[in-house]
Amino acid sequence: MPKIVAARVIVTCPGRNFVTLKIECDDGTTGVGDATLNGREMAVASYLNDHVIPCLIGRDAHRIEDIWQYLYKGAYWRRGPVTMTGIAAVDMALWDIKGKIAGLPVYQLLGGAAREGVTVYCHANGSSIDDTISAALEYRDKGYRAIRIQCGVPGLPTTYGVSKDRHHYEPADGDLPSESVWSTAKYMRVVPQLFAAAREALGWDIHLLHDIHHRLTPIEAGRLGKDLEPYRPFWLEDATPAENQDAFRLIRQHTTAPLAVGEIFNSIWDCKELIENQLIDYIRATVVHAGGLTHLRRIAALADLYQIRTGCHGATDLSPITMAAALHFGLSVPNFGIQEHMAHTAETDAVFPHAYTYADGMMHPGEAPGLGVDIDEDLAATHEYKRAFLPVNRLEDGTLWSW
Ligand code: GCO
Ligand code: MG
Repeated sequence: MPKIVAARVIVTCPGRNFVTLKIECDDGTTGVGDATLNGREMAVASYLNDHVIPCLIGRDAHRIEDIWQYLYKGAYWRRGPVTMTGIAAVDMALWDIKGKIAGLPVYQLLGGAAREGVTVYCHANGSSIDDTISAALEYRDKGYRAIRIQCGVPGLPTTYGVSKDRHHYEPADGDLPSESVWSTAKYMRVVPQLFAAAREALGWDIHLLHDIHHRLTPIEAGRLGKDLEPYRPFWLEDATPAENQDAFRLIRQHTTAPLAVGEIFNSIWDCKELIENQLIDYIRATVVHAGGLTHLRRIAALADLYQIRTGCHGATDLSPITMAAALHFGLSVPNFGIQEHMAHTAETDAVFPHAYTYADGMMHPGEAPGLGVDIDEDLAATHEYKRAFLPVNRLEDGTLWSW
């Protein structure tokens, strides 16, 4: 058996913060897992260092399921983003180790390729509708078949999803949380115009996606869905906060626009009601925040019973290790829908050398044994952690709102 002899947490900031777990076995095999929780990085680092790593030493690295159950049930305190991100990091590293020892890429261990590649969607954004459309046209020319479109809202100084640097959106931009301002009425007016312009410029063969980022009430989301239906959106994401899963019933009663939810979910219990009642079409839970490949497979299996497909979160705060794991998962899972892809900066890519590739709107995890991604620890050590918070959001009268 490959016995775990050491594990360490590596915190690095090649332009943005990442937390990585590296596990070492007595035969010299190592595995890596992503443990990044944007804006709360050090909480997971401490969870791993203080409460998880001591329990891993001496265990058989092949016993992925048993270690998962040990960390989940054994903590007594179940679920939550910090715990589940910590467990995810261990789980990814163990799948990486198993693949390396087997001499197989992880997707082969998950059942093999169920498709030729993993269709991804990219992000087109701009401060105006025209800027967003010109970004979308650039992406279309690079082969993307699915594009998320976001634009600035006239009358609001900043808008979620719209960056200064078009290609690398990094919302965690402040040493303390920055504050943005929100107006539902102003937003609801501009989005249908954006979709109309996008259909006119891009035609009907490109999938168009949009992220509402938890800002509408259910009935407002129903209204927006109705307004966008003529433009056939691929999905509307996070239409309303999902703590109250039943709220999606109201949205469903008013629109046939497909709904995607789940990037902030961390367990199957967060999505159970949404899935069992077929209140959504795509589940966005992801490897790093939902307990690793072991738990995400369980969520996908439940979703498959209800014809709900995967649409995993893949913003830049999910490290290249998560991207690799997501691609192995996406290539092999039966009910794959789409995978989000926001390219990392060259600085980040240099710290995390990887085998995955992009071509013609699709990504592929590559054939390297394990996850096919590593961390260059010497380079990582040159990028010191820098505290960074996600913004908070207020209505124009100062009321705190969902960001
Ligand atoms: C997305 C997400 C991101 C999140 C970010 C928070 O759909 O990609 O909503 O933009 O805001 O990942 O850390
Ligand atoms: Mg989102």
